[in-house]
Amino acid sequence: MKNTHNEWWHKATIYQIYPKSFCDSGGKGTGDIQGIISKLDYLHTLGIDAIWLTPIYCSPMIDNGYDISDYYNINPDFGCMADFDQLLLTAHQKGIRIILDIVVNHTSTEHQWFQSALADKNSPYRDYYIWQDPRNGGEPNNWQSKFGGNAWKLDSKSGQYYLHLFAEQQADLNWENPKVRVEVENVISFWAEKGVDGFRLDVINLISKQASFPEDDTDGRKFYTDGPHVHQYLQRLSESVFNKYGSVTVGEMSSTTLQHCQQYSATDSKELSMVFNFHHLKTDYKNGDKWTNAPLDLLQLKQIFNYWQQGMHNKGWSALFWCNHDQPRIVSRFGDDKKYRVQSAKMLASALHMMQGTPYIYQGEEIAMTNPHYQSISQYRDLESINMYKIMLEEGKSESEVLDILASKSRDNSRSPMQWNEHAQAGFSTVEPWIQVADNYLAINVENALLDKNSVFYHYQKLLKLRKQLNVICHGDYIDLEADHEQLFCYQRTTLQQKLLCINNFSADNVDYRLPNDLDLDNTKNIICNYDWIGNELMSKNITLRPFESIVLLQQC
Ligand code: TEU
Repeated sequence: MKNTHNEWWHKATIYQIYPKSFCDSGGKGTGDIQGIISKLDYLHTLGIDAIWLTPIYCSPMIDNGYDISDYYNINPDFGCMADFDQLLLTAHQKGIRIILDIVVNHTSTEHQWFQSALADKNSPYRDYYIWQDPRNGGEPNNWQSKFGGNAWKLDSKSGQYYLHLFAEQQADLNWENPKVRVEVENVISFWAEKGVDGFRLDVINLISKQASFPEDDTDGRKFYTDGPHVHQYLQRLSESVFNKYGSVTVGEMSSTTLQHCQQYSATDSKELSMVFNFHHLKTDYKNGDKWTNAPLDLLQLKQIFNYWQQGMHNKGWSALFWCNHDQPRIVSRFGDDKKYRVQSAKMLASALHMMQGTPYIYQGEEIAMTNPHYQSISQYRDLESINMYKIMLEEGKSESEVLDILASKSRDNSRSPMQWNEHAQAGFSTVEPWIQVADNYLAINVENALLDKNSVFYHYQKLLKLRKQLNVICHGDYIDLEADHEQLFCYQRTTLQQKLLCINNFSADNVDYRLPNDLDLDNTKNIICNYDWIGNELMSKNITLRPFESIVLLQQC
């Protein structure tokens, strides 16, 4: 789909649903499609334009649907095809588009292609996957799985190894094989033909591997990230499917670069509409290692946003996000999930939503849901968390240290059930859910948020409206105003007609700030903030920001 100046998704906000944890309509303890349908009015009230649904296809659910065993059918845990058709229709009637998750870097090892490849070395499906002979009597190389351990698994029957960059039940597809590329086109066309509006492409920048499979001095990622043919494969998909159906597309880009992202989402749109990257969410990693507890490095966070906002301006298009189903809750992470939960959640929302790109809201973020603060390994469900628990203990960390790290870094932090109301199980289900509800649901839930006109929910609602109203949010350029400030994150967006200043206190202190000299106070309004302000008037250039305070000033030029 072309990135010309007026694409619908330039002023849109997309809401991510993780169906297993969203709403259970059937007393099973897991969410489902009918549950989603029952909440469409709520999402409509929030003001979102589209829903991204994480995978709903048939799957053994080793990785909650990112291990697909049949791309053409709905996982019975979530419902059936008629439920999906009803969702599509009802959402469309309410003006909400549906974006499906496409996982084509790998399939489940239960997929019939892989089963056939395993059963017979001469099967036409053998070459759908990546097989290598042993080297020096062991794994073909030292590449690491993203979930821990070596990325190769021996098939003892054939004596060969297959590659799995994720779990061993997720075998990487061989994109060098043209038949695989045609299968992928067929899968996506099938859903586009049904009327699905777009696709989120899971780890799509990992599909093209360096064919010689060399040893690495680290984990191997440089040999498959943004690999040799990835742009060519995406151009082909775009020509044959996305442009044909007018699909919006967002690629999940793991450990990528600005230059590649400019090309993936270039304004001439030969590849994708927009891209996710994760660099800003590695600013609380010690030495680049996720499995550590380190405070946010605000200077680094600002540098990264500055680099990407300026680098993508007029070149590509970014997906903006703090949260998703793989990330801890942002209010617990970069905010304060206790005393200043409401203020810091609103501040974080404004800080992100005033940037250029398409914002994504992950279910529960709009009511400032927190990490669930699980305390025992028995509360975790995520395979990555359970693997890392074992690995960290083997490395010699104490159990309490490991549990502390999981409580802040585990993917399950975002997967606890959506908190709808103060009934048992937070209104998510009538029975015990597959993963425990956070115990703060009596205070933090949708019903309360809707009743409180000062809630985080209404702050998000207002941000979504502002994006639609103000061109400067969509098109303005970006300058970081206080790159070296240890507590404030202030940036300015400018077009010929408007100037927007987004000023955010990332600390629990009062912080003095002097507004820029060239700001014309008489023509400036405070358009959204998270503390009471008397009117919209700014009386002086010297202001004091309260803990986690955020203000957004708009000057008409
Ligand atoms: O995630 C890709 C990815 O690399 C991560 O964000 C991953 O969770 C992280 O590296 C683990 O530390 C995508 C999906 O979003 C994720 O849920 C899947 O598990 C993964 O791909 C495999 O399909």
